[in-house]
Amino acid sequence: MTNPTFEFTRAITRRPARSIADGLRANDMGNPDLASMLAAHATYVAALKSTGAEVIELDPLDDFPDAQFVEDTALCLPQGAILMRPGAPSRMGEVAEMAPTLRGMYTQVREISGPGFVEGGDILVTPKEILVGRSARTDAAGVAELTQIAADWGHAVREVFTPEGVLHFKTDCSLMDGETILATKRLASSGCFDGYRVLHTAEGEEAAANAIRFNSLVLMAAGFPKTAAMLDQAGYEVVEIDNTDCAKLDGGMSCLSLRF
Ligand code: CIR
Repeated sequence: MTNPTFEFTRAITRRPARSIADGLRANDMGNPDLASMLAAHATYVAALKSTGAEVIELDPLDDFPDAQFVEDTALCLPQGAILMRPGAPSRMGEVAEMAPTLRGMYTQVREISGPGFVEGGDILVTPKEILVGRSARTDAAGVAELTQIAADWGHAVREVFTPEGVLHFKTDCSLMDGETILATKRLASSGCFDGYRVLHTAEGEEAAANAIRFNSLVLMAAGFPKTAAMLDQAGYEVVEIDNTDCAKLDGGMSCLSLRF
């Protein structure tokens, strides 16, 4: 029996473009370096493939400097894919670029048609529900439209709230297995994970929360030794990936792939 929330046969990624210096960011920490971002991206893709999954690697899109963060363009569920409607105007066109790939893989592709907005980074799928965090990118109307589509496929959506000043809901949390969520204390203290087993990122290591469980592995950003050791002790096989350059664009492990 596989668990479709963390056991996957495929992933879609997109290589970073030459235009990455134009990518969105909340605070300017300097421009990312393309060569080192490409190197980290290749390590990320290799880790996904090492679990036996097929990785569809899409070409860079110079017109969309944030397009390597493919997660925000769609939600992939066992029954079909849902095309998102990003709240960041500069990212809206990324969805049409992703659509043909998903239409080639799924018989059922639905879309958030608006007027609301949802970005994939605000969606955490667990075995019992889909948590969608309202944020500066995901609004009430977007959550309502997503709730209807997901309900057609038998999924319950629960609206939650991304902490103020945090880009996406999953900036601060990730699924580790069917019952366990890795989360920052600032997010978990809202009570949104009551009923789950919650592992907290270490103090000062909040940026480690955007990890992914992908088959046997947990991919997490390198440089957060206390959180990595805690996950290791909890029995997870942790792979640390350099996230220095993506972090300059507020990106992390989950953003870099669509998994299904
Ligand atoms: C943005 O601001 O949209 C990008 N620079 C980062 C997107 C990260 N995506 C994600 O957390 N799912």
